[in-house]
Amino acid sequence: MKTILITGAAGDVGTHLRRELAGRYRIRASDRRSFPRIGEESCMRADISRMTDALRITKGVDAVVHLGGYSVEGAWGAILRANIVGGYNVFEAARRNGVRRIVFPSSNHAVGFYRRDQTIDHRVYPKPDSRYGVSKVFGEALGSLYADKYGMEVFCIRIGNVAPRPIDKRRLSIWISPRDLAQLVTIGIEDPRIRFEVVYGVSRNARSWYANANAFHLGYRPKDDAEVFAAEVLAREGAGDSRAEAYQGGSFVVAERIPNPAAPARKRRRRRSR
Ligand code: 15L
Repeated sequence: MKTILITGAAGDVGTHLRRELAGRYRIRASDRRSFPRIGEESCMRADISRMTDALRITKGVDAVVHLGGYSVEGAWGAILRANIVGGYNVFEAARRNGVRRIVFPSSNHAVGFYRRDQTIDHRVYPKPDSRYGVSKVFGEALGSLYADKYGMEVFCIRIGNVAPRPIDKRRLSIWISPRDLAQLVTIGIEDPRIRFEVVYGVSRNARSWYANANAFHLGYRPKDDAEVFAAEVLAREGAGDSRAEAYQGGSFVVAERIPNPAAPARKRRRRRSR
């Protein structure tokens, strides 16, 4: 049985995945916060923005599923630390520890500025919709570098939205059930053909915006379709922001909740000079 490290194990996606993969792999689950153990897995507290921690958790595993990081739009400092520095540390620590296989859960937000009337495949150029989306593009680029330069095997999954059921109209296009995600991650861990691949992490949704031939080619056969929930989801859908409605990334294309750290300092300076 292979030993796999799942970073960001305490989050929603990590928790779904640990439940789905329990018994199939020897799981080492890591996160910054403490979290309850599932089944036989081993748990480690680690802050991946510290290289020493990244080296400690990647030692002796067969593959890394790197879910850890900041998972929505936010302040640049937080994204920089968790996703850019943390992402680099995990790839580099895996390389130093001789771990060849990395599954990198990227995000639909790496391409969120494609319009909803477009169908895109894994070869389109990135169009991130947020600082968070930019950090996911960075992770994919790191994967490409480590595959080409160091012969690592990297499987990037542009995940839509993982949940037991789709929660709104946008998610009818990008939803992935936990068991479909587990199938895709298993392909990412096991398939001997993988060098560097990008696929979309979505179920077999009738309203999908993605041409996911690359995943199907590797044997992905999703079992679920968001359409089953469509009537119920659409019945409770309210009117949304028109710009968010036009783009695949939804509210991420307009999210601007970023505090401007310069503002209070400027105010303070002005007050002092009076
Ligand atoms: C993501 O990448 C986020 O991690 C998740 O929290 C959701 O916002 C998801 O995308 C989504 O687009 O629904």
